[in-house]
Parts: sequence; C-alpha cells; structure tokens
Amino acid sequence: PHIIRREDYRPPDWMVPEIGLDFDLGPAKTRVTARLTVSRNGGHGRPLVLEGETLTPLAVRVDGQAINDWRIDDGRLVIDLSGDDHVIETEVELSPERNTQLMGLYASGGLLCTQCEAEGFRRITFFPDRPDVLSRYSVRMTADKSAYPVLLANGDNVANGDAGEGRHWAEWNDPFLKPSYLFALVAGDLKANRDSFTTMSGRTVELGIWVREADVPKTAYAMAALKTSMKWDEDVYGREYDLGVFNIVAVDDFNFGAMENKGLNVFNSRYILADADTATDVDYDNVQGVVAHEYFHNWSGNRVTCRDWFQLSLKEGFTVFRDQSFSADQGSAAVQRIEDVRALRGSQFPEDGGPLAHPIRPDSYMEIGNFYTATIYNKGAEIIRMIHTLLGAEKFRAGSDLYFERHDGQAVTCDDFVAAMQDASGVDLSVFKRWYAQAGTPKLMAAIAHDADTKQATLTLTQLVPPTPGQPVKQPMTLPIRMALFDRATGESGGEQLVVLDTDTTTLTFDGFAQPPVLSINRDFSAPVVLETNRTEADLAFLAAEDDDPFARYEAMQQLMLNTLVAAISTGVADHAAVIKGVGETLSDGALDPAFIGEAVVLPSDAFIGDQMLVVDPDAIATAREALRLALANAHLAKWQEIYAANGGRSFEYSPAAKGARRIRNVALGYIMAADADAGAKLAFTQFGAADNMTDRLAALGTLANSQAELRVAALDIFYRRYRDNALVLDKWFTTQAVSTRADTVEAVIELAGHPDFTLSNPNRFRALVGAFGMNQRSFHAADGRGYAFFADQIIALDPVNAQTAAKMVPSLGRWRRFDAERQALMRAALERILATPGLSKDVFEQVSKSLA
Ligand code: B3K
Ligand code: ZN
Repeated sequence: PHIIRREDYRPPDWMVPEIGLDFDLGPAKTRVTARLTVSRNGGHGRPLVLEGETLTPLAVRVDGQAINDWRIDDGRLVIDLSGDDHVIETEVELSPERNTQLMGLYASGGLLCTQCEAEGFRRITFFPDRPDVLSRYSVRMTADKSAYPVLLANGDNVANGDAGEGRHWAEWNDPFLKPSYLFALVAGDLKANRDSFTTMSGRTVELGIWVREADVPKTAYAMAALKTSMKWDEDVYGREYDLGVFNIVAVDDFNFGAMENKGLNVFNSRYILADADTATDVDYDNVQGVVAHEYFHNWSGNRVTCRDWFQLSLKEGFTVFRDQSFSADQGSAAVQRIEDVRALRGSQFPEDGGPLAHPIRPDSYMEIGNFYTATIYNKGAEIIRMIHTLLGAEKFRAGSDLYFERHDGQAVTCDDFVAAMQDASGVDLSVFKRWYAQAGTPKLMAAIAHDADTKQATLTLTQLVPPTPGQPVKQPMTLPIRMALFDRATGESGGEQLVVLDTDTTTLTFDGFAQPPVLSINRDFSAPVVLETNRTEADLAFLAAEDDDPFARYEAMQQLMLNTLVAAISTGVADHAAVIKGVGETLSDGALDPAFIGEAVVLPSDAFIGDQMLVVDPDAIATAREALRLALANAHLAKWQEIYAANGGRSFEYSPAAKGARRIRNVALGYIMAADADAGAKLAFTQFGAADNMTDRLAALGTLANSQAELRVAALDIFYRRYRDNALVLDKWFTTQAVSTRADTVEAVIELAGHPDFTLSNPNRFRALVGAFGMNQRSFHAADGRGYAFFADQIIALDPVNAQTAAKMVPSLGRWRRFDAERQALMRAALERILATPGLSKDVFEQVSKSLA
C-alpha cells in the first residue's frame, strides 16, 4: 500500500467554497446528488480530482451540462476543466444497510447516520476529502416519514415539508465553513431530551439529545454534563458556542467513542446513556468526559481545524487536555490525575516502547485510521499540559486566546499552535518542540546525594530518550519537573519548585539540610517520563505517608509496591512488610479522601508490573501480585471489614463523596474475598443481589467471576438474564469474563465467542470480549498460545467486516518482543497468519507489517 508523507504536503489544487447535498434516503438505497462550486487554487493546469471510495458516478455535470469525459482513477473522479470557476454536479447511489465498515453513511438499529472523520466523506460523495478544504454546506434530506420522522444535519434547520407518498424532507444550512470530516446527518425515529443554554453574551442555544424513546430518561446526566461543559469553556477559555442549536445523537454501532460534527455530535450510546441501574461510576465519568471533549472540539478542532491529518494532535491532544482539566474541576483533581496517568501508562507507554511508536506528529502513514492512538491523544495532551506548566495558567490562556483569534476559520498546523503560545507568552518553545518530532518515552534518572559537612543536598538529573523505529538517535527533550525536598524529621518541605531540564544532564544544589532530605519529584506527573531514582524504601514510605502532593504520594506507594513485586519475581523471596505498613497507614489516615485511598491501595496492574521487567513473565507476575494481595488482605482484614461496613447501606447518589465510598468499599470487598474466600463470596453475592446501582453490582460480579466460588455461575447467570436486552450492560457481562483472573479464562472466552449474543457487527460487543481479552495479560499470554491463535482468528474474521476496529486489536500481538522466546514465536506466528490472509485491509496490513518489522 501507498505511504503518505508529511513532507509531501501541497495545498489543494481546487477549493470548494460551497457544497449543496441532496439525499434521497433509504436503508437499501440512498441517492446522493452533490453540487460543488469549485475554484482553481493558484495558477496550475491540473484537473479537478475528487476523492471517492466504493462510489460509481451515475451522472456528472459541469456547469449544468452532462459530460462523459470524466475518468475514474483508483476510485477518484478526475475531470479536466478549462476555466477557474465551475459548478460540478455528481450523482451516486449508496446502500447504507450494507455498509458494515461504519464509515460514511450507514444503518444502525433503524437509524441512518454518518461518520466521516477521517476519510469517510469520500464514501458518501466525490469530494476533495481533506481537512484544508473548507466549505459552506447546505443539505436537503428526503425520507420515509414513519421510519425516519426526525431528520438532522449540521447547522440550522431552515425548511421542512411533505414530499408526498409518505415521505418528508428537511433542509439544514451550516453557516460556518467546515472540512468534510465534520459533515453529518442522521435520520431516524428518535426522541429528544430538550433543554437550552444561555451563552455568556446572552444568546439562547437549543440543546437536544436524541435517542430511542425508551432511553430518554438515561440522557439526564449527559445533558447536565453538556451544560456544565458549555459554561466551563466560557469561564476557563472564553469560548462561546456559535450556533443556535446543538444536537447530540446516540447510536449503537460506532467505531469509537464519539464524533464532534459541527452542531450535530454523534455518540456511541455507551457515552451518552447512564442511569444507576445500568451505568457504573466509571461510565458516568466517561459520559461526562466524552460529552465535554466533543463539545470542546467546537473551538479546538472545528472553528480552528487541522491542515492535514499529520496535525491530528493539534485538535486531539489539546482537546484531551481540555477535557481532563474540565473533569479535574468537577470532582477530585487528584483522582482524575491518577486515572489520566494510569491510562497513559496503560496504553501510551507500551505503544511508545513498541513497534508502532510514532511521534505525536507522525511523519508518514498508510491508513490514517490507525493514527487515532494513545500517543496522538494522551501523550498529545501531556505535551499541552507541559506548555501549560511552563507558561503558567495566565500566559497559557493568553496563548490560547491568540491561537483562536489568529486562526479562526482556518486549517492550521501544530507549529501555528506553538507559535501562538510562544508569541503570547514570550517563552521560547523551540527546544520544547522536539516533543512533536521525537517518539519514545524519555527516562529520567534523578539521583539525590547529601553532604553532612556542607549541609548541602545535590540532585543530579539525567535524561535518556530511547531509540524508536526510524529514530535511532534522539536529542534531549524539555522536561518541566516539579519537585520538593522534605525534611524527614519535621515532615516539612520548603515548597515546590519547577526545574526545567532541557539538556542531557544537570546538577542542582540545595543548602541548609543537616539531614539528607527526601526527594519528591515529578509531582503531579509534570513530565510524561519513566522515573528512576536512588530513593530508599524508607524515602518512599515517608512520601507515601507525608507527601503533600497527592499524585506524588500515590506514586510513592505504587513504587513501593513495584519494588516489592519486582524483587519477589526476580529473587523468589517476597518481603511484603513495607507495603503492608504503608497501606495500613493510608487506610487509617482520616485526613484522606476515600476516593484517593481507594486508588492508593490498589496494586499496580499485571501489565504495568510487566513493563518494569526486561522480559515479561505473565505467570510469575500473576503469582507475585496474588501473594502481595493476599498478604495485604490478611494483614488488614479487620480494617477491610470495617471499611466495608462503614461505607455501605446508603441509597444511590451520584456525588464525589458517594462515588468515593463505593470505590473504597468495593476495593475492600476484593481484599476480603482474597483473605476469606467463603465469607467473601457470600458477601459479594449478597451485594450483587441487593445493589441499587451498577457500580456495586458489577464490582460484586467481577469479584465472583475471578473466584472459584460456587455462586459464581449463579451470579453470571442472573446478570445475563436480567440484562440480556440491554446491549451496553451485556457488554459488561462479556468483559467481566474476558478479564477474569481465573486459569480457565481462555476456554471461557473461546466459548463466549460462540455465544448467540456475540457478533462481529457491533464494535462495542467485539471490544467487550475480544478487545478486553487482549488486555488480560495472564490469559492472553497463556503459554500454549491458544489465546494468540483465538485472537488472530477474530482479527481475520472481523477485518472484512470492519477493518478499522480489527486494526485496533493488533497491538496486543504486536508487543511480542517483550516476551520470552517461546511466546515470541507463537505471537509472530499469529501475526504472520494474519498477514498471509488474502484480501487483507490496508488498516490491518499496516499494523501487522509494522509489528513484524
Ligand atoms: N474526532 C473523533 C475521532 C474520530 C476517529 C476516526 N478514526 C472523536 C474525538 O476524538 O473526539
Ligand atoms: Zn477528539
């Protein structure tokens, strides 16, 4: 397949200032007539080339005249034009119900809807489908009135009418220039939760969240989140919404989370629908975060968009940073930061250290769909966060104001963003920009030394940016490091300071320390690095109990746990004492937020422990982790029981405090189960039956699903029967079994893939079973390779149906270099089998071939 390179960027040959689209909608057959006003861009003689994928032109007209001298070249429609300004009309026919790729116009649960980012618009009509072609859209839709009573598109609804024969039509105009990837329409039998928002300048915006009638009550939380987001963007970024209408539609079949189409966001229903009986606290948080994310795109993405897809992090990194900041403001900022870093370490660090590593602004791709990655999104957000840290909140705001003002209505680059930040702040970001170009997670070594005579502490910071595919040698990065030194006698620090390291190494001295101070470093995870220090176990224990930065405190405990686990794995001898003591102190610290305690006493995941090892040994990791869990469970059993009792018995409420109580109680349940399987199982089963909310019910089910308890089968069965008609909850049933720690999980998952409720046609369901299994280190990496073989079978089966979703699975196998020789061979064999499949999509081809390289 063809490789697209960033350095080959050329401005468009033709612009399309206006487009009119006419849809004659039907699930089996939809006719699309497009009318493009095109104008030559610059003094060239090149033909008009309109991208097309799976399209056949039924008619082509230039300035009103049917022509025949067009040609199709690799799907594109090529037309030679003599003048500089023309009107081009094309007609095509689509079959939405046969579109299983879920890109372009497709059918989902009785709806017709679109997904265009990144390159789906070319599956709807012939068009220069690239983000730097900005057009004014007017859309007309005609459809059957009873099957599709609601007709939505971008912008404002300007006219409606009856089309006769049981059909009706609607016209929508979007006054804002937009790239084709932001186009959307939806037709269906939908009902709205309607509300309104008054903007800071006093304009009224009509809000609608459109779902199936029965689901309307589940949209209240999303609506509240939308209004809070709109206000927050005004308060924190000075950004006001610009249209009179903002609509959101929930669809069941969706390739990812949601889509920020102008004025008409389309969401995966799992990020809209929430009520106590069906959504966990994590689901509620995700609804809030994704609603905010898509709304924030209205400025960071839509009003100012990307020049080309290499600039994707321009909108995604910035918008993730914005949604993370928003979520931090809605609840516990400390817990939010812990979760964001956990997500970064869980998916981005492995990507950055593997065969698919790429900078946040990549240099080339085969299929852009493969670049909606944790690197572009989550590492991209960390890069924006570092700019925020380097500039400070006020100058950062001046920078974002300048960026929006300078580039409103434009398609721009990451350079333009950094230039605005630099110009507004006067801070030189030229070295910092290496973050956009260099892949790989920097390693930061921090060594603290002390001289009793001079009472000086010396801190030596050294960075190392590892080689990544295509980038053998790296330059040092700019690392903003928040740090503090604690006096171990008084527990006081002289306050936090920001050290900016932008060379390979530096040494800093600090006066006035009679005793060796305790180093607290990379506080709040100020730089996205892997940290290595010479801190002792006593230092870490001190910080785990005393650090005034909650993130650093959490980190110290995690590091203690990791040290203990890694030592146990490598020496075979486990010394759990320090962790037992640290966890005990955390549990008894009355000043701490229960939500924070809930995070701090959870052991690092199997995968994260594996990341600390030269060769990942899934079995040894699982054994060591279970042993430490058991030790913590036994040592603090009375405390776990006390916590369990103290945090129960209240009826459901969605508030930070109630969420924190549920979290700590369910963590306690897990430990009680570890200490006393019988009593734990009874407790879990009782909780499972009595719960008035999904968080508690699912936590109990998960605890049972991991166990050998007899009640396990009963619980899974009850859950299935209760929720079999709710697809989103049934997904949880699949996932709970796919992530189980039990030894028979591979067989269970293989069997579940044959369950009548498993399907390749719904991405949520596929991810719930197969995707989740790919993250289960213990079972996916079962030594006999059955997990790999099953996984490869599933990718091969899904690829022709939904290439984008299939390609997303590949990284689980792509990490083969991290494992022992036997597993490496089995994983490679699975990848090679995928690669040898005839007719493989370029999506999967790119991921697999790069993984084997
Ligand atoms: N911009 C979309 C993602 C589109 C993914 C295309 N493969 C959602 C988001 O990031 O907000
Ligand atoms: Zn986004």
